[in-house]
Amino acid sequence: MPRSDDIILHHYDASPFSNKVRMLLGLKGLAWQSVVTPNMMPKPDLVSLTGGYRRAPVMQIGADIYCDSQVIMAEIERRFPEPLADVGPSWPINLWADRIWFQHSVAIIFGSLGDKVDPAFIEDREKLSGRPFDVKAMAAAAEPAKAQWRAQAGWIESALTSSKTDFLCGATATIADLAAYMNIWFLASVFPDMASDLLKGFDQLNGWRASIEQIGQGERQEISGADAIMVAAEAEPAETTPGQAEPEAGLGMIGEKVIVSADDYGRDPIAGELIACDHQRTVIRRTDSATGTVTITFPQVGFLMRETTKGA
Ligand SMILES: N[C@@H](CCC(=O)N[C@@H](CS)C(=O)NCC(=O)O)C(=O)O
Repeated sequence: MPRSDDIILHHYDASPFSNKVRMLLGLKGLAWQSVVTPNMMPKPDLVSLTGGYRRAPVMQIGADIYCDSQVIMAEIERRFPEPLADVGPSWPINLWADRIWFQHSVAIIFGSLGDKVDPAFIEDREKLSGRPFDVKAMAAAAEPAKAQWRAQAGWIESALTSSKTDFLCGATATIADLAAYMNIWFLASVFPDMASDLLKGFDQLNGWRASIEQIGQGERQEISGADAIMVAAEAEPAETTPGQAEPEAGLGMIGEKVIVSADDYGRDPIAGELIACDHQRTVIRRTDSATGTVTITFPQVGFLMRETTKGA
């Protein structure tokens, strides 16, 4: 049975955002517990821990839950600062790689898979995004997306060339490197030859890629979703208790009932009591019959919060 201070990652192998976090665990040389979730709904164990958040990855430590790779990586960095991974413009690079470059990776992969995409997956992703998952449109967009994708890979090449460093923010790998690498890993995991073609001639990048691939994923041990729920039920939340953190002006009132949701896709509302809020994170507390009381932490960037009394 895992302990209440073990890192539990709810994820699945093919998930690029999860892979980014697995690599940070590798960079830090950490041991962690793995709960493999389905890659589409239903995910009953996960949503009982998160109050409705369904995306991968989610990190759990005891009764503290962290949603979204951005805040998961920040929390890993806070708890395990060695070796330092939050260096230079790591967070803006992470957001660019997650949102802009990633959309081109998606267009290339699903456009190239075309008819091979499972209809159940298409239906799930339409619900996730609230938009048609139009494989034909993606197929038409796949070729132009390749040029977009290679141009962005070219930024890594030029950054490494001009800085004359082995990694994007200096001599060692940081969150910026793992974030940028996520798109290369994702494309190469489905179409390895295409990824190599699109990276042709980028000698600095290809050397950087080879170094990153040495990092590994730490020490992984499998547990079940039921085990993870048991850990939460038996633990007390360690995250900020009410009144310990003052919210930034306009960001919300401690003790209010609030709803938090992602601002891009998978906008399922997560309801709870606001217990902490600053310019980087929002922490709510909620109680579920299976998990007991847990805290759930979201990054400020990429999530919206509203008081439930203020409509909808
Ligand atoms: N901004 C989120 C994005 C996470 C995300 O989109 N994850 C994908 C898998 S890589 C997902 O959850 N897709 C829907 C699903 O798997 O149910 C993060 O950084 O964690």
